[in-house]
Amino acid sequence: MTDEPVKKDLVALIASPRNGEATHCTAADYDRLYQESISDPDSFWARQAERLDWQTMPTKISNASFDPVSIKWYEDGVMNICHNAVDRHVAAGKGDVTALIFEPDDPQSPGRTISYAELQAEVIKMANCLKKLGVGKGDRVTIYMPMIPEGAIAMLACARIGAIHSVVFGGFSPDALAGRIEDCDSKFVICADGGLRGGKPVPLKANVDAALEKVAVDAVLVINHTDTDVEMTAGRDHWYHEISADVSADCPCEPMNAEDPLFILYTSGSTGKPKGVLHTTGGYAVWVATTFHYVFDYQPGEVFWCSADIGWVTGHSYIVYGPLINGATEIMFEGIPNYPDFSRFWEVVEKHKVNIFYTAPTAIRALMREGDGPVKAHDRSSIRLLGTVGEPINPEAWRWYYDVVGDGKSPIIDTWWQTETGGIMITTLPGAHGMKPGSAGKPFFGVQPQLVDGDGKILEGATDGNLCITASWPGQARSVYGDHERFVQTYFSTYKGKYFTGDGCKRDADDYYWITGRVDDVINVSGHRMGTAEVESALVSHPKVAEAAVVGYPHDIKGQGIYCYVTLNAGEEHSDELVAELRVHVRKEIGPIATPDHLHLTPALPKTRSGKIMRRILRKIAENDHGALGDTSTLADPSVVDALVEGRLNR
Ligand code: 6R9
Repeated sequence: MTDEPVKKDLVALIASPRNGEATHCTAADYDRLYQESISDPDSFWARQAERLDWQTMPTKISNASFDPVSIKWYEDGVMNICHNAVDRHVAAGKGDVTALIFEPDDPQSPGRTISYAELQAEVIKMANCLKKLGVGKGDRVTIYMPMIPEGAIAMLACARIGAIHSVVFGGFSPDALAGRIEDCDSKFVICADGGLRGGKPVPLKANVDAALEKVAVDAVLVINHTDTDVEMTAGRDHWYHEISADVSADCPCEPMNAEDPLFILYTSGSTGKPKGVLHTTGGYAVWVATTFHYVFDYQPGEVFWCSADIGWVTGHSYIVYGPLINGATEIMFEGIPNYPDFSRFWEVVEKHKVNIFYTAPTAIRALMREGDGPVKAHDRSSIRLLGTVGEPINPEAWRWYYDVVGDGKSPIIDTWWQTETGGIMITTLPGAHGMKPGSAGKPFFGVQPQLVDGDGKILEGATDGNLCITASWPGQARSVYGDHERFVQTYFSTYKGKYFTGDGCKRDADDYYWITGRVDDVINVSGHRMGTAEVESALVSHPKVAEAAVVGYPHDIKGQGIYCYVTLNAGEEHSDELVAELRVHVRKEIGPIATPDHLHLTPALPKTRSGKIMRRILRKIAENDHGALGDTSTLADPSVVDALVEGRLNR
């Protein structure tokens, strides 16, 4: 670990990831292409669409407005994204190229290597099973899987037949799964019997069974991954290896209009239950294809590794669609960074000669804490590009990633984007831009960021404000599934005519963007978005809880931790047992990622006279920033604050 100041030369360093060899984009290319993408977006995006095979080439490129909100790209184009990710590579004679390298949780277990031709056969097999179960175009299919090739195969199989996939992260609880099945009225579930993470079993099928006590579906397709003894409900549950035994080896790709839905992915916002963010086919395909090409500067023969889970958007765009559309060879990793030990990532890098590695700051911080030894124990000379995503990276972690993991020779790209943006929006490009630790960098082609103040006044030059995007880009989400008004309200009503990201951001004199974190009631825990309202409603669903207020606070490893203030019903006693019980309760309601880091039982919450909880004060107390509580004069009972500060100091 180093605490020397960041070397100035990084800023000027236009780091080439391949020892001076040409990259896909130089600084001059970037300036020219960015300019074109803004001044003549339709011709720029018409050209990018040529990265893909279309059954009907689009002639209408963009048709988008943020007021009223209506977003369409390539609306007269017809294509299938599965064809583009799989079949066309086989048709082009690249069937023998490795698509997926599966690295299991247990390093002693055999892995798997799947070529594009094998992937095609697997996807066809699963697609025909889905058809056999009655899945058709436009049907929603919920996927609840571990990080095994069948997860990606399930997504591609849905896309192949025009079904809309909704992947639910395997760490979510049965209740959270049931809510997501119900919200999009999904009648089909694909799951595994169980998963493995860090040597521990994850009871996926049992969780599905528990969820299906609350919501009914027509069919469950179960992949045998861990030989777990599970219950199979006759008529509803089907083993994949049985039902697939006699399916045809042929399944044409369904022709899809560019604006036909591709997937729903639930994400947290500041209010209410998670939203089903809806992405469509053509624009999303072009966006992930183009961003993957330029941002990761992928070259044939290289090995790409994104350590995310397919349950998050990063897995959708940069494990499944982006790399496969580009014909890449990539790792699919089932495990976690610290199992069997803290060198697991670097062992995988050495074993598979990974060239491009993409992970989250929380993982970097957790590994940095273990020192340089586990990294240096493995040969990382294959690495030529390192990426991060999910949350702001602190300069110290950046520096360690650069110096120790990358041996000071691989550029780092810090990619800012969101579930709603479909793919990378702000990043430096390797070979085109110098790096500033902690800054995501420059807007990608077609992205027009704008910083505004709380009143919507546009802020120019080097400044600090709320990050909006003023014009549509092909990968943008089109709606919230089943609730377009919520889409309009959430993203386009704060600043009329602009997409509001929910993030605060600084722009410096070199026009580099520095994301400072959420400015709404969303907290970012280990790169996972969590609505404070979701955790609050989980807490108040406990019979002993009267009221709850949840805020984020700085956490060394997770970036932000979950701090919960809880008041109890009259007559209930504070106790350590109850604190433990509430923690378990939240895990059960949402899942382990929502486990409270701090549960602060308090007799009262600070409220205004009109009854609004003053979260600003609760945040300051959670941050241990007691000196800066600001104006407390509007509080109904200012003494509540003293009691809370006292409670905070005692823990
Ligand atoms: C891709 C993804 C989106 C939120 C976003 C922001 C934070 C993501 C970041 C970053 C700083 C980066 N975020 N990347 N903050 N620097 N490079 O993470 O999507 O799960 O929807 O989260 O994550 O706050 O608004 P999602």
